[in-house]
Amino acid sequence: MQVLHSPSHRAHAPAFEFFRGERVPCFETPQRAEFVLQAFQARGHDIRAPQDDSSALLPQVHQPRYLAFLQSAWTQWLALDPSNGERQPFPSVWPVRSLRSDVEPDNFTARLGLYSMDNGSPLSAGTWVAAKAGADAAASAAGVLARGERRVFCLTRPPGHHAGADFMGGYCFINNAAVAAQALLGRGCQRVAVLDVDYHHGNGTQSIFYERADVLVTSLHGDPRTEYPFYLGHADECGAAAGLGFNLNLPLPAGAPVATWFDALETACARIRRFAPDALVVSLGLDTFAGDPISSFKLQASDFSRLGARLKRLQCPTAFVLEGGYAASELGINAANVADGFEQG
Ligand code: Q9C
Ligand code: ZN
Repeated sequence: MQVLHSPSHRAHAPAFEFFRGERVPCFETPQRAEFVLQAFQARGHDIRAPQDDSSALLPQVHQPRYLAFLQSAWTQWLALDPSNGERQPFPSVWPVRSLRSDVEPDNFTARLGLYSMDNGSPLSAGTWVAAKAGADAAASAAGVLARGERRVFCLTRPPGHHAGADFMGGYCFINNAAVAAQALLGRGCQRVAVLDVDYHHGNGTQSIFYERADVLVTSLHGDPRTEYPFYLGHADECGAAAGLGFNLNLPLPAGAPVATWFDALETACARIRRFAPDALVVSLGLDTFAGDPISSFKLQASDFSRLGARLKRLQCPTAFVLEGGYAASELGINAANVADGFEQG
């Protein structure tokens, strides 16, 4: 299938994150995408550069002041102290509950906290360039489907589904799946379904479309009572206002067996079928893999082929968007198995 990929992803390469109180090497690395690219090349897929610019779509998904901050964040960080080029900024204060988020502080770290849900989304010099290239791939995917292709794969990083309208989080900066869905609506689709199969609930995607009936958001994920992102993703979140009934969460206990996961996939597929979408966006996290270092589902490489084959049976033009998955050396096989399962299924 057509695989949209830009080498610009490499520009996002922070050195470390915090894990259990320690500085550790980042889990979300450039190497992840390189492994996926190698696997797609080895299996003869059609790797192409994104053709469309997402600039006009981004303000339809994200708040303009958040985009302005993200685009200039590294420059602002360097302006504080030229030696900051050797350091990474992290937020340390957040406008929770009674605090105000309408006034943008002048202080850089305070602004970083305003636009972050956690301290787990490290920035680097090229974060904007990489994230923008990912959004361009998502926008381009809509174009590929609009021109009549039945499937397309966005081989992008950093991931996107934790990023909300005005915040980064969980290694995510721009919500690529939301950009793809919005781009599809702009290219004549009346209804778009999102299926998020990343281990972690896609809180950003859910919140962006929560009050809308034109985008159905469905998600299978680790129960937020124990799993990141903790504060969203429960089964009783069904959408609101015009969007009531157009959000479906299927949280599963950490350690859930593979059969339970595929049963939940059937439930999501039944809801998608009833919605009768014009296109499907799959937030394809591969951190459901048994060997993932930060997640606790048990899918094997062959289960990703089964996933691809099942999604083909929805008979819907489908854009896959890469999200998480941190067993880097197995990521390529698992991603290509989804793609090949879809093509052959
Ligand atoms: N600070 C995605 O899979 N943090 N994001 C892990 C280390 C949360 C995962 C703990 C994991 C976010 C796109
Ligand atoms: Zn994840």
